[in-house]
Amino acid sequence: KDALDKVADAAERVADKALAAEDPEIPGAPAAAPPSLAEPTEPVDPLPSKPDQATPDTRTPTGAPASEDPRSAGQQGRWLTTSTGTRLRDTDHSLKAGERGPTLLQDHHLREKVTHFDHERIPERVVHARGAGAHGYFEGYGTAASVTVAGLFAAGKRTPVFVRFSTVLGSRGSADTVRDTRGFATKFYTDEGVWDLVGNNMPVFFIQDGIKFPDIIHAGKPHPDREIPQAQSAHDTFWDFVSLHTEAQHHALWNMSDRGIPRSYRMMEGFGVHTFRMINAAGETSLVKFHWKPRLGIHSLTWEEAQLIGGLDPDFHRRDLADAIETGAHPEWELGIQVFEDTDDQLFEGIDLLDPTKLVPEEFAPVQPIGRMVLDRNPTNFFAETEQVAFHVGHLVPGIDVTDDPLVQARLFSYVDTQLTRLGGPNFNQIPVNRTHAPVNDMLRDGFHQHAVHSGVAPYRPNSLDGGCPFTAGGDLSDDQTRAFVDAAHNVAGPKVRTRPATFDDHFTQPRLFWQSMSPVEQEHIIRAYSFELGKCFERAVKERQLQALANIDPRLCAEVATALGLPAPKPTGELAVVTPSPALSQLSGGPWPGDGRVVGIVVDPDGDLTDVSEVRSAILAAGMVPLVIAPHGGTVDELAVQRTFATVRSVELDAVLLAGSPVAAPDALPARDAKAGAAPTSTLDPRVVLLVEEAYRHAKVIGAWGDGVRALTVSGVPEDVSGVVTGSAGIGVLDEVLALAGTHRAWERFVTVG
Ligand code: HDE
Repeated sequence: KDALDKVADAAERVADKALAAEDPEIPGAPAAAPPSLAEPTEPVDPLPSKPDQATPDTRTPTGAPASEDPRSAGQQGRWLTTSTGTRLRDTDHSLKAGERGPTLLQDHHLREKVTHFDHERIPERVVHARGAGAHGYFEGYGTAASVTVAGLFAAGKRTPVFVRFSTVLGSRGSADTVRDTRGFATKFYTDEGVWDLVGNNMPVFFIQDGIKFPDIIHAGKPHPDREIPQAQSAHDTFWDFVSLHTEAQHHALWNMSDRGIPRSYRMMEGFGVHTFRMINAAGETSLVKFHWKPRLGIHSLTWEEAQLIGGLDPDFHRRDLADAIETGAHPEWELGIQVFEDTDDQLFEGIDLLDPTKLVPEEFAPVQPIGRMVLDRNPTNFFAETEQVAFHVGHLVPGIDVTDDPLVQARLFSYVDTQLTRLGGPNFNQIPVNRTHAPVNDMLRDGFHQHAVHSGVAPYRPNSLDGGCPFTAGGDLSDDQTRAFVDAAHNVAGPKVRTRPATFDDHFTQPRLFWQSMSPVEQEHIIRAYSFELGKCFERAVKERQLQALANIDPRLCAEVATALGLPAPKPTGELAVVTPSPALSQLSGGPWPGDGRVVGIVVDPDGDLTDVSEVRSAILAAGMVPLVIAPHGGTVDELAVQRTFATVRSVELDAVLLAGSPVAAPDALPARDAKAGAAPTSTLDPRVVLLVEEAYRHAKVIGAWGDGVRALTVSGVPEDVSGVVTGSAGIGVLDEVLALAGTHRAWERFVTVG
């Protein structure tokens, strides 16, 4: 009986709710949707693509351009269909036995919809899971002909590219601005096949032999028990490994430098890391190292900025790249090569060119420009393009070959292997973003997700049934009509051994070279980075061992970090190498740099003088930068559109700050902590503006102020007569100076004095 009563009660409650829903007088009844939110009933034109998003490249699996593929267009055309094109009259209600009855197994539409959804995710990349991509083109200078026959380097020749930038350690949804190496992978769709240059933003790697890759990655990834920390190296297992495995010290030092926290993907150098081998028309070989040099210079965040942005805008780098391309500030790099004679020992000035933990200073082997790359189009669909792009160091074209570097040798295996799991089978090169633009005539057949409908009966060689086709091409590299890929005929000999050559033994000279090439500010940042990372470790033995490695790099570096950790500084275990610094390794060398796509915040006071603001905004746009008007509230201020409010802005998203007024605090607009209960509005500066100015000052950003804006500086405690702070009476005059100073990225002198 109890059970029956409970059912009756429940039924009554449901009936009451239903009544409430019908009668708007009854509290809890849902209000009718306002008319403007009503669903459209007639088709309207789809939203236009953004200017930089052309239709995705649709090519057939054999590489020939396809006519329009209707499946590539989303949410266009009138009728909703199943995946097999049957029109649907309802996609909001499942097929049930009675209005409130159970769902029927018969509901094929429900099952198709939900099953497809259930399988929308693919495994993320085991490394480099977090990334952002863009399309563009590469243009050759014609200067590489003496070393390589590769056609893409011919003068004026344009080759389409797709680039993916990434972090290494974090998961797909991790923050962009973590301290880590950045991937810089470029797919060139050349006439002679796809060439992938799968590099990083640092020229050296943690390990000398690919067999150690699982070890370094297991050490860097989150701890296996709690799966923390996410996307960072500041933990015991990472430092345990690199302190035991001292060949990792050079790369670890690069990570601790400002290179580990780039300001933007657009402002990073790229490196092929390994030495490659090029072959010219006469069949002569040279050894080369690839360098990408950004037109905007190499710039970084400060560690505090990187940490704040990780919370405030985890997509900072992804957004920056897409915004820059969309607004026409197209990122650009010059590709250069260092060229070395292909000697029997493959050494250069005592540096083993097969050792990927070593770089060759540019002062010894200049980087010779061979072309430039421009990124001018955002992907149309992240999954289809950026997620499914599959790079491989073995995607090579005639004239470019690999060397015996034991790291690249292992990579040649790994990149195809990983796609089998990640992309679900061996036909990943048929996915649109991976398709070559050269004609394909392979004899690879069948397999999961085969998109080609191959004709013919004889996919084997030799055959007579398909006329003997296809034939192999000629090995005459000078004939660009018939040439094929040629493996460089390089002599190898020796017993089968599992050993390391003596030329790979020195692990400390090059880290010392890097350290000594840094400016004082960069050295200071490195000291703080080690202090932070090792400060996050718990095991004393790990910290002590890493301090020993630092002592072998530089005693001052070691002493400063040891002080921060509260541990004694050990002595070097041997003689310290005498090195000649390489100024090219410092990010502060060169400049001033163009400011394309840099973000300039303009703080305005709605009750103050706004005369110059419009003009200043236009001048910032004209300089190729992005002005953001920052006001206490959204909407407009005196017809100026407001892009950020004091609640949504934080200094870290700005490259420079302009103060056009001194907006006072409105207590009701402040968080409870900052507002004094019942206090009348005061004439003090809004504390969020104070925070903005203080932070921008601490991060050595250029700050400009005019008119009443100068008061905002003073109230925030910023002196007027220091480097990188500009004041004046007119907005444009101040802006001109600010833009000129912003070309050096930061007012570097301020770091030393601020400490
Ligand atoms: Fe990678 N690496 N890697 N790597 N790597 C991958 O390939 C691997 C190495 C690099 O945006 C994976 O498709 C091994 C050096 C970039 O899609 C995987 C070894 C350098 C990307 C893989 C290395 C790189 C990857 C994961 C040591 C700089 C991202 C998913 C032998 C020169 C590419 C994938 C993208 C991605 C293996 C070492 C750069 C598992 C085994 C050195 C930029 O195949």
